[in-house]
Amino acid sequence: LAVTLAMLAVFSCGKKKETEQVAETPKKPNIIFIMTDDHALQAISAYGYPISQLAKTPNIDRLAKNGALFTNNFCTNSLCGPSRATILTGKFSHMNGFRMNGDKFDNTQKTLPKYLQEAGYKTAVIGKWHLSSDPTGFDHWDILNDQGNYYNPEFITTTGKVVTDGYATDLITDKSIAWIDENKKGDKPFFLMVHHKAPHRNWMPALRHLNMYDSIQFPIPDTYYAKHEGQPAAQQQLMTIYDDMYEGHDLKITKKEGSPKLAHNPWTNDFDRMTPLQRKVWDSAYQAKNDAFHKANLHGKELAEYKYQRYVQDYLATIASVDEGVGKILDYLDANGLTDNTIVVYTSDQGFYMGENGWFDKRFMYELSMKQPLLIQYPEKIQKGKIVSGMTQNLDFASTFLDYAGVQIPSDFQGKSLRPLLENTIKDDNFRDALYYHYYDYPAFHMVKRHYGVRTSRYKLIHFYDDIDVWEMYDLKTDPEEQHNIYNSPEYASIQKELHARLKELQTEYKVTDKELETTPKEKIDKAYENFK
Ligand code: SGN
Ligand code: CA
Repeated sequence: LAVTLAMLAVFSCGKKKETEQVAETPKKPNIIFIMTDDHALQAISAYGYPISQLAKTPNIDRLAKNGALFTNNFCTNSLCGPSRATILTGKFSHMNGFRMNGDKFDNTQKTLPKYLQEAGYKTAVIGKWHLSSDPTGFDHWDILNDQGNYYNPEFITTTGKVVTDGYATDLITDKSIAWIDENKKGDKPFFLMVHHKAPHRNWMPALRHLNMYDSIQFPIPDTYYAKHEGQPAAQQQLMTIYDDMYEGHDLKITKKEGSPKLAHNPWTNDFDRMTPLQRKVWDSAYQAKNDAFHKANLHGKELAEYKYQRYVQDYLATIASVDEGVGKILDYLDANGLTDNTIVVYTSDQGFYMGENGWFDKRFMYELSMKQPLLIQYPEKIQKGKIVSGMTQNLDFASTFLDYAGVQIPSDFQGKSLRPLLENTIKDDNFRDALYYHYYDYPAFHMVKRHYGVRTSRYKLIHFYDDIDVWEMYDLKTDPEEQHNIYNSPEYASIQKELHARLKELQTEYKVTDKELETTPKEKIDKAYENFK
């Protein structure tokens, strides 16, 4: 439209020269998509949760100040690989074929970067990939091997594998800026996916951040000791901080006073790969608190709460380098005159628990796992400080980017462009009335049972299946922490009926068939419980 209007202006006044017409063709925006792994909303200060006020993220917050903060953005399946596959394809897991970690992404399918390449974009992905097959649709890719490591990680490119000295978050930031620097010239817009490993388990901060939160006592969530009555799937998970974290690997607790040897640490490679110098700095940073821990001889509740502090301190310290990296990218854009015409997105592959329900990890359709942070800045189109409360999903990202790139959204995409929300042409409440969710990865780490469900702005209905057949329902207004399962409560009977009907409609609309409800042999489940306990 802008071009047509510009041309009309030329014809009507008849004075402008040919060259000026060309100059008025709007340049397609660059897109920088920054995604972390397991970054909880509770740990981004722009969202205002108590923990984040003690460990601020000033650079990530810049995006909210200069652009939009989404307060109701969700994933479709709260796990790494599935979320990434959904972002690339604009489709639910059952349509893109990547339902759980360990699946292999069909890289012959048409994806967002391929559409953008066709529209004239240069494309790249740097950092965590975790989809098993090689990236396709990217002019450049430089990915972490599998989950990736914090220290001296191995990267894979088209020419092979290279172990690279340094700290993963810093390396990914620096490689990203170097790629932008090479590709900002010329007339092609660029699309860059910056995918951090941080703050994924086992939460290893950069050496410069090792003790940064040691003196802070973080507030313990009210639900830290939740009993989960009426929630059998929640009772049977293996993801509590006090029972399921490994003292060595996760909490960096040592075997005994005076020794740097770690307590239970099944994956020694995370630490063994450090250089002797890195390891020396690391060990000396943890020694004093570990020795104090052994002297204190904690048990029961005291031990459970001590573990919470250790977890949160390290988790937040890994975010410090992410926040610095975001700042470096934003500063680079400012210094090079790229800010106005670049869409910068910050998100995580899903939500995460920071002790709520006693948990770490994600997977559940419950709020803090299903909710995914989302901040978008694009000064040319998005007003500063905008809050978007409409219900959106990672499913919508691909459609949004294509919309901004001037590409027609393919009819098989299942999401919707967020542009009307960002540009105030629709009311938040009118964007979407209900979300569909489906989680499959069972039996697996943390033993969260398979489930699917619907979330509306006020209610949630979930069906746990496989070795269980349990419905749960929550009133998010009266019970935002989802502690009271109201399924079959007489006073909610009519709402329950409506939710069932809406769920069925969504399954039809999104083409979910009974094939998605397959169950697992009991022996396999029993074995997994033994393995992961
Ligand atoms: C690893 C973690 C799990 C985590 C999965 C999936 N264990 O297996 O705690 O749930 O990744 O995470 S670890 O000790 O090896 O880190 S995901 O983000 O990749 O889906
Ligand atoms: Ca993840």
